Amino acid sequence: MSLLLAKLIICNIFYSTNAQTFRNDYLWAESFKTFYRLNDIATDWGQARKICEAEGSTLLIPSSLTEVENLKLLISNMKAHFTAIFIGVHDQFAHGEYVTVKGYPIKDTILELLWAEGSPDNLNNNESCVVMTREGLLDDRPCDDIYPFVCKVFGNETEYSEDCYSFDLGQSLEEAGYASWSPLKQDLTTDEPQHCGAISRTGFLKVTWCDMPAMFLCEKPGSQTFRNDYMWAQAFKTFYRLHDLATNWAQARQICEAEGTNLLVPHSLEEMDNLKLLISNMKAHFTAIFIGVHDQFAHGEYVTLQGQSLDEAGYSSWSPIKQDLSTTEPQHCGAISRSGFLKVTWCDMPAMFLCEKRGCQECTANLTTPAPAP
Ligand SMILES: [Ca+2]
Repeated sequence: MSLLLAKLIICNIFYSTNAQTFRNDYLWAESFKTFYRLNDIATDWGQARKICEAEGSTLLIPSSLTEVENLKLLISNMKAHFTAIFIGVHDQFAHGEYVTVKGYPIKDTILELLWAEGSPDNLNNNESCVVMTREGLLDDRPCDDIYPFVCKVFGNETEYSEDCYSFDLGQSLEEAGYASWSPLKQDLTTDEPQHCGAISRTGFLKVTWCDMPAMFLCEKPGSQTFRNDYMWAQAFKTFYRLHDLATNWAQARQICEAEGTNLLVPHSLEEMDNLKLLISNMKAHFTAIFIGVHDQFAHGEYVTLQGQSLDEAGYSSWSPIKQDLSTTEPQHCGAISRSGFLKVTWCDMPAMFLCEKRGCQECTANLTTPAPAP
């Protein structure tokens, strides 16, 4: 492809616009409702991650194969001697278990389809960060290698959706997400006096007489049905489970994930006050409960599994018996004490742990659904 043609296509797909506002050094891709920035100044993986976060975006996590095709065009702009860019995927928590910087495993996502042949190979047992080549393929490379990188943020990602935290009322069927009427289409205008909704044996919507007896289905609003070994706290719209079988931090994280949840990240003082009740169930000889906080990217710099700083997450009260974070090597995992304060501890020392499922977890899927530009 000629350089001019490539540039034309890039301008077509990625352009600056007022339709969505964000930093003007980012390019807006209307088809993906996403802002991107190619950082042509190469750096190591940890620094790349931090730069994106400081800019209010995330080290690139490709969402679809179509997006990867377009990203190949974007990165064709980087200087000729660069062969790849860092992306927001790594296996620094557990070897061979690749997760995004948002804490989600890449297993069963499109990212798994993108490994280059023979990758990941963890060459010299020193490759825990992932790059994407100019061809759009993934390879594992050392985290302290130097590559350019792409930061990405969805156009609507900075908006906090109140809707996610309340149960839908008075939505249209389209808004609710299911509007498949029976193929034997009822003429809705002539079905007077049928005014009540039903589903047919084959799972389609139909209207029927409100007075005609029928079986019916109940549901509990707010997706509050989950594993019954979890406890629902309405005030925080969250399910919690205190695991009283002690294990190391990496395994604790995996156990939560296997249960469809995450290692807990406290978000407020009020939430911690509530959690203290749960913690009081901790076996007497334990002094800490693992949570989803660590400094494995940069020593002394504690972040959540989702990549937020503690201040961003909303709870950063360290134990008054202050640990000197610069001398706590080799303690790299976050925990809470019996009194509800944050502390650091050894990742390998077995501890009890808390898993959580935020009531709005389903809503993260919505974040990737493009919203109409304002
Ligand atoms: Ca490799």
